[in-house]
Amino acid sequence: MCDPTAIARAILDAEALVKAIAPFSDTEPDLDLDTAYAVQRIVIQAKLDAGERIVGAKLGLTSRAKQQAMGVSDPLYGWLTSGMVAATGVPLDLSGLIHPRVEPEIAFLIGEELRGPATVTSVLDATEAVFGALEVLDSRYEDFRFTLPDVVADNASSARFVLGSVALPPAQAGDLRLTGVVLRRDGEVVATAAGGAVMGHPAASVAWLVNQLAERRESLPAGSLVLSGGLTAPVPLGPGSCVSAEFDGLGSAEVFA
Ligand code: OOG
Ligand code: MG
Repeated sequence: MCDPTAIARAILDAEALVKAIAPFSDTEPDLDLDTAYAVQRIVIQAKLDAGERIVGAKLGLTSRAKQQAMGVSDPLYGWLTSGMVAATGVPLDLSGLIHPRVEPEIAFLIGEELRGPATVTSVLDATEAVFGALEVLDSRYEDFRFTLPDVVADNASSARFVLGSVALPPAQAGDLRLTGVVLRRDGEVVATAAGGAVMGHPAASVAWLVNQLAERRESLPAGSLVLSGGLTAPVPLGPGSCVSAEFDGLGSAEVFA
């Protein structure tokens, strides 16, 4: 079934039914990246047709920690929609999620439209504010088992996200390569990292996105919020658990269920 519409429908049904499916690569080993991004666009369009808005973009598999955890060694991008914004300070509703996992990220609020070719410097110049963030992933595939085209088609496992308590212009945020993060589950430290874990500099990941979009003659609009990619391996979020991340200079973020 290398028909992008049929693949998109299966992914949307898995999300709606809260029931994981086998990765398409099991039966369609030839599914290529271009087709996978075409599927992703159909999935996003269905969300827009249902009344959601695009609020930004996300990068995935931009750190070695994430690449090793998922067994996929190339980055990818996806889109964040209004339905993914999780409320802070209240328990996350797990009922619509299959097997959520949480990971700490550095987020960028882009103040001016970004066109390729982009660099760390041009991204920082166009950035209005940076935040600490937690992304809640939920692969629509069984056991988070996927190839790069599978996970591209599934909009990079996007599900929910929360921003941390502090927003700073990049000039006041210090050297983001050195921004430390401590990830805790139920109070216990489960991972630590620094911003440089993502492509040497988290803004390099945003630049990579902008350069990918440029190949399609697209730009990243002003007002986009961009999650630059998990800094550590993700941790599962079950009922009664709490995952928090403290970011040096950027406050903390928390999700609990
Ligand atoms: C794919 C999404 C990756 C990240 O930050 O690395 C991602 C996954 O791990 O399920 O969001
Ligand atoms: Mg992520």
